[in-house]
Amino acid sequence: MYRTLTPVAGQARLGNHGDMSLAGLITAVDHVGVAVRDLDEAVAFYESTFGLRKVHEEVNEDQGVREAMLAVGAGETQTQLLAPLSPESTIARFLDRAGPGMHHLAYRVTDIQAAMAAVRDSGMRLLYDEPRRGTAGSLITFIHPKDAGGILVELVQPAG
Ligand code: KFV
Ligand code: CO
Repeated sequence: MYRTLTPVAGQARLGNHGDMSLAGLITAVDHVGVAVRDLDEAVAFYESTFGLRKVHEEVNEDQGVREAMLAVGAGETQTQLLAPLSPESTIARFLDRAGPGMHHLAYRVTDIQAAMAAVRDSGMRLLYDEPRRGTAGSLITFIHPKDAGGILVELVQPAG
């Protein structure tokens, strides 16, 4: 088996032991966020086309969205459909600019405060200083797309 003992690899392996690496804190792709104009239409499309199953729906005023979570397979990873609540919503701006489509990639983390410290240490910009409330009582923040390879990256610590 290939093994490397470079300092970078060594640092990554220490991710759970107090250094500032994201390694070990990200455990899964939690969901992929998709911007849509009409939530009910989009849910029907994803259910009938891909066989996904709606498992949750809520309005998040803070984020300016009405959203639905659809289980993919057993539901370890989900597709999140996001419709704007108002023309000022970030999703409305995205739809105006790019039309419906993939909006963000959400990584599940075990400890959002530790993950935020690691992001700060890496020099990437966090959009919020403190975690905000996400789907179903989760805690979320975002990394600016310009610092994350052109993708808006969400970090999510599930409730409980
Ligand atoms: N993906 C990739 N690039 C993006 C992007 C995106 N989603 N949104 C904006 N950009 C690019 C944009 O094309 C532009 O590039 C640059 O980033 C600055 O955009 O080369 P360019 O043209 O300069 P802005 O600042 O003009 O765009 P704006 O829409 O005003 O703000 C972007 C951003 C990322 C700061 C804003 O969307 C934001 O604050 N997002 C975080 C909140 C969010 O997206 N909420 C909706 C999801 S809520 C959710 O997922 C929940 C509740 N949950 O639990 O999972
Ligand atoms: Co999301």
